Amino acid sequence: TTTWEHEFNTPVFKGKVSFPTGVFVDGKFSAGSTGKTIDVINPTNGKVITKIAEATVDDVDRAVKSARKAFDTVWGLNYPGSERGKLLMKLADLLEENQDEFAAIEALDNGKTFSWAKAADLGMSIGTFRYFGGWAGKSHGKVIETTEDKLAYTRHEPIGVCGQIIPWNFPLMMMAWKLGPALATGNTVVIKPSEFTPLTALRMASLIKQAGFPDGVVNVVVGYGHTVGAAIAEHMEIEKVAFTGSTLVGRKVMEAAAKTNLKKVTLELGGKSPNIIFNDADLDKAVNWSAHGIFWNHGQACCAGSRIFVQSGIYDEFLKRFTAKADSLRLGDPFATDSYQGPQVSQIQYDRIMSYINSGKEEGATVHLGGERHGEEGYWIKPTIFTDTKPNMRIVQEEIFGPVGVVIKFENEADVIKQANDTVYGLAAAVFSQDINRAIETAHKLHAGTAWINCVNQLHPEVPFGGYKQSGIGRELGEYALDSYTNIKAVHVNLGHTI
Ligand code: TXE
Repeated sequence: TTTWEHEFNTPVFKGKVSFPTGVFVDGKFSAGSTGKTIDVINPTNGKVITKIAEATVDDVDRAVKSARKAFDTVWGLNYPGSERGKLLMKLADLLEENQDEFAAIEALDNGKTFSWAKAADLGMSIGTFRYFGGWAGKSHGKVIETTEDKLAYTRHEPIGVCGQIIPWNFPLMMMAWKLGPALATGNTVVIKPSEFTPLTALRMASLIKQAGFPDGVVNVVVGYGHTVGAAIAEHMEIEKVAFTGSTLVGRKVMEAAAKTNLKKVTLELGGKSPNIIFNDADLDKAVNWSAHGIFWNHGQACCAGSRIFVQSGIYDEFLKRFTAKADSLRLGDPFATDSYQGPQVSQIQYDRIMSYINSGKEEGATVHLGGERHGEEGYWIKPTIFTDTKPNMRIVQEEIFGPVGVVIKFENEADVIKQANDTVYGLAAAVFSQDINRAIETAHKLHAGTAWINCVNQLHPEVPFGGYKQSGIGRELGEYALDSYTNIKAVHVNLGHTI
């Protein structure tokens, strides 16, 4: 076991953080089977924060064995739902008690600002554990009326060992979205955080133990996608896999599941969400929300409103105010109280985004704002707005996952709905109008799993989230999330005397 120690001395958080890191299997931290390590990088300057153990395919095997044993002996059907709920509530309380520390670690590791990490990532994570803690013990089957000589009923049984693969944009929150419903319904878990942002997940491992979850119920294996991620997707004893990440890798996960044991698959993938602003919108509010839609979390949100459609009557005025708003967003130290935007998460993401910006320029779009790096070190990109785009340009069709929005003029409802739905994705959409009938009608016509009216990026533990089309399969959060972690068993009891 290695202990990571770090002294934070920032305006928003001061204090020493110290916790064990390593491959967390069966309630214990250890080195990975090869003894190799992964560098954890600070995205503000590209320097190494620490090194952590690299999990391997063999470690996944160990983790699955431990998860299986826990499922068969101390968890699953051996541990009542209401008791599982208590542990989830306890975990939420512990997370709440330590929320400043978690927000600081998240800001250091991911580059998001401390204040957003605390408000959004911590708020949602704590809320999600509480919400699913409330469901544990309340997800039950039904008695179904058939004939008088039969008793038929359903049971909601846990599936077994679940594999969960999560990304780096909301490291802790994605962990909460995955663990909450899986544990509430009685499954055990092997979870792989992103190799880019492993620190809050490792800190959580200690909290999970402290909350009193039996060893083996949650195993945390930080490793690379092509090794550990692939091993989870292919594993014959993992009966369900949940993945959040790129559509490209989501496809691989589903293929691996199909080729091995047909494990159940849920996917939460990319997006290119439309944000539609009608002439009759409250302009200032629409401007502020639209900026939040694309620039929040540095554009690294799967539901980012990256295609901003503005009706012709207000296009010029919107663009003027939106540009001023984007230009006013402060890029700076994630721990400074007045920073809105920090660096992108990694060199790879920085390069990806820059190559999209270049492709937009090459294909003839106009860089209306930004389009360049900020500062001398780290992975910072200025808020960027493109205009004069064409529907088939890469910056209009593909997920950029950075602070880059395209602003597109439209004439009427039919025209904008057609353009908005002209994408392989279908994660989210937003509509701004003060005519509630028009707003609702438009929201209903958009092919997206979430439609926001006069707001964007709103998430609640109670409300389901997930994609249409190539944005994914299944739903996270809300009561619907429980379905993905439950096997329904139908029991027929013969009460009659006939054979
Ligand atoms: O994602 P990956 P990357 C999108 C976004 C971004 C792009 C690339 O457009 O620019 O994806 O980011 C694990 N088998 N999103 O390359 O690779 C990986 O280790 C199993 C959208 O970082 O999909 C990590 O834990 N797992 C998104 C997780 O998959 C594999 C969030 C996600 O990483 C694997 C992140 C494999 N073969 C990126 N290869 C969203 N929907 O929010 C990698 N992984």
